[in-house]
Amino acid sequence: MNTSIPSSRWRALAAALLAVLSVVPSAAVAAEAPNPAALYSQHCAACHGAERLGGMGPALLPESLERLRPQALAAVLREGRPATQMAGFAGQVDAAGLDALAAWLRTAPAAAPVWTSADIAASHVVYHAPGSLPARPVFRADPANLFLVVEAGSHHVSVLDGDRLEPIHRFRSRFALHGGPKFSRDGRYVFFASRDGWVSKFDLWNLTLTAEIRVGLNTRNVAVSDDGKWVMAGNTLPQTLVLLHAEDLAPAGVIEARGAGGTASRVSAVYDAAPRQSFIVALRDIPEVWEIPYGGTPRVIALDAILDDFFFDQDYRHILGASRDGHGQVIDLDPGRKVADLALSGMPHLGSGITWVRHGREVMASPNLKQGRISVIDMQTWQTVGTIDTNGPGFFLRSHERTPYAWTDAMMSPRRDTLQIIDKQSLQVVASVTPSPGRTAAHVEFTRDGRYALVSVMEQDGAIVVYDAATLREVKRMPMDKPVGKYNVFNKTTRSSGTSH
Ligand code: DHE
Repeated sequence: MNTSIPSSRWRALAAALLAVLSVVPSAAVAAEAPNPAALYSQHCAACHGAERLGGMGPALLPESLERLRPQALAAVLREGRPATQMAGFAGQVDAAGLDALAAWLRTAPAAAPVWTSADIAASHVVYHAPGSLPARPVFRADPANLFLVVEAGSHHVSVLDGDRLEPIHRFRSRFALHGGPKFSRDGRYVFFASRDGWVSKFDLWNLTLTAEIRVGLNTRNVAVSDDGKWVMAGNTLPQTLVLLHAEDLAPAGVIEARGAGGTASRVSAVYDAAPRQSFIVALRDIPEVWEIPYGGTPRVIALDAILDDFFFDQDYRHILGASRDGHGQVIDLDPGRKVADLALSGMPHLGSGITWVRHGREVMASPNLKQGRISVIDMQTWQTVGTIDTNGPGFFLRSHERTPYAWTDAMMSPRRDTLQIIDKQSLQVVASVTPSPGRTAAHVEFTRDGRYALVSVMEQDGAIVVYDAATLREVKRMPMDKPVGKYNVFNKTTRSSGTSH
């Protein structure tokens, strides 16, 4: 039998084979190419919301993930988050799928996410109506010497008795609190903001949450009016300020953050200027600062540069601000104009500045995010009167009226495990402490009498380490889950010059 195939058939067969070969692999690739949107709907939407705005889990928008490094996001998708509902998906989604999902989560949704006044109102929950809880503490500790410790590891807050230096309570917070919690003047209530937009009101005397509301999708911080009536939140998504009634967090109004030319701006932060009975709003994308009298309409102060970081003097008359290029200026809020330039270098973290009296004159100092150097500025002449060389760039600087020292960290440097202690008169580094070698130590807050300094070992199995503020000896340590900031009721409500307000 002749098995030979005519050449014309060979050609036809070869063409058919080529066609199959060229179709099969591309069909296989198409089938295998990960579809991150589908993966999201299948695995993530139930907890994080169909629109990625959050639900039982946090929002998964690019803004919400800004602070998570690529490896950290990959690890969470792969392995989950311990002690939370977030499971790892390594067993269900292959590596290419997880990579595609991670990249997709960093991409803005096709339709810009919205969070309207109706959404804000619908999220409002009142757990305890105003006036329904006893007006006395349910514990014996001095309510003015309590500390709140924000534990970022598993999103909890611990309440410490500042006399016995022991925890008396611990509760779950919203995901990723940021910025200092703000106290009512009597120290009974404290207000928290989460990066995800939740504002929570906690009754410290009854150790319970009383109300919550979601004011936005990405929030910077909250401020509480000195008269106890208002809470104002600043958002980056949407670009708004949200005014709330402090008594139950009921919404009272939304102000769009728009500049004179109509340009929208993210809010950098909102501050309570108690001596002025107003809120001050720092804006991230336009050269303006707003002053909003309690219950009033905004007054716009035009600047010659966008200010990124802010420090207020004790009577809230002046703002010391730094622009993105590190240029510093002093704004007098009364006339609403620049009154001096500041000689700054590196990137001073003015928001973490403190003041004290040195040789009879008020001075201000703040850590520097780019340099191991602290500049000390005279608050009358605005001149730099000293510089202090430190171990490296740091984030926080803290002191107390009753201690001769200021404590700074170097958490942005290889020496992040060590705090340096500065003599406030000589401006010399006189000592240092290393609570846990190799582990980040930062953010100090003093007991109300200034006797003890509490330091965070900001790690997953970290601790609050208590030092005698005079002898600098360690007194005790309390294990905590990545404690970030800690806040003493007395120091905050009396607006101590050694800490933030
Ligand atoms: Fe903060 C306060 C801005 C990153 C921990 N931080 C503030 C405030 C502002 C601010 C404007 C004052 C608001 C207030 O207290 O009401 N922080 C910023 C940033 O712009 C920055 C650099 C980047 C960002 O994405 O927000 C930033 N901050 C961080 C961190 O990485 C820190 C160390 C860890 C974290 O939780 O994110 C951090 N910020 C803090 C803390 C305070 C704070 C602990 C309150 C300090 C205090 O003692 O009052």
